[in-house]
Amino acid sequence: MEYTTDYKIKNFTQVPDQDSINHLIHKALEFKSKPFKNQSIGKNKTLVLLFFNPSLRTRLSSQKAAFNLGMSVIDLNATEGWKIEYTDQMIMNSDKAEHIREAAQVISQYADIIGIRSFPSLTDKEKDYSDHIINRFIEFASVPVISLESAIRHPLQSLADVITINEHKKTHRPKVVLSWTPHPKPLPQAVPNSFVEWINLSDVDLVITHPKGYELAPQFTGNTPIIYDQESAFENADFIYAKNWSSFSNYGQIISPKSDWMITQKKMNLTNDAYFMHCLPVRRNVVVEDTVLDGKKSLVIQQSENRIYATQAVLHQLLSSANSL
Ligand code: SN0
Repeated sequence: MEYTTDYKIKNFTQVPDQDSINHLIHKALEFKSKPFKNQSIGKNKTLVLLFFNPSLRTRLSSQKAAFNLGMSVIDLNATEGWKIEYTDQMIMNSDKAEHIREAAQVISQYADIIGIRSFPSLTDKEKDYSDHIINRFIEFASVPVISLESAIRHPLQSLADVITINEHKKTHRPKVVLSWTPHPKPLPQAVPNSFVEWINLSDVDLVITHPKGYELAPQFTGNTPIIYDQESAFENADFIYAKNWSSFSNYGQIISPKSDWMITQKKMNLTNDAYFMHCLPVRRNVVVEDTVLDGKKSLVIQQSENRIYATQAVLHQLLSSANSL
């Protein structure tokens, strides 16, 4: 979270500090038990959602969270509008009709909060990891911006995941394993990057397991233990968080398909009767076997429910910060 000088929240694009995480979890759980307890704060306020990529959960849970707070929502599938130029001093004679400088200011006239989803190119590592699209929106918008998954982070997903782990943990410090899984398409590193960023500030033991060559960006993993043998990583795990991502070092590539890294019931049997987690959408019988996904330890639907309350807590925080500025 980014703060103004007097510690009011300005934008929500990455993990805040530990106190703020605890505060958000607490707030989200309050909203979960009483979703409509604060319906006046969003009166006459508008949330504008811009999706440059597909979305089901993020789109609907953000709308639901806003409605619960009495806000109105404008949801724009931004894949169909003008293409935006993000670079300065360009001669704009290509396919991009609109510059970010006007676009962000214009949208700010219609919105009290702007949410943006924009996936990485997976071709230009430096540009993707500068998170330039969301950062340029922040630069020129005059209202708070929230990330609905940027090139390198998905903070609303991670907040929901941390809430879900808190609700289901049976020990004070559970073992959480983030496991790479196979996938037919090269996918962003945003979900695992954020997951590591948030979990490392939580009371859990995190282990990452993936085939060699799929190391995440060191700025996210820090000193987190990496185990290249999936089965030994699973031993004593309380939560298995499955996700595919493309290679960071061989940027955006599927370096080897590794179909034997699928999560199976046999592998889950090596754990401490662990819960199975995934952010969805998930490719059945590629990422995870039906038996695990449909089994009683699967938390994927609970995670998607918590997306509402995670977002509601963040929107509430932004609205209260704006009111007290
Ligand atoms: C996205 C990702 O970042 O991995 C969004 C996850 C919340 N996932 C996909 O794009 C999956 C697409 C597919 O074809 O399975």
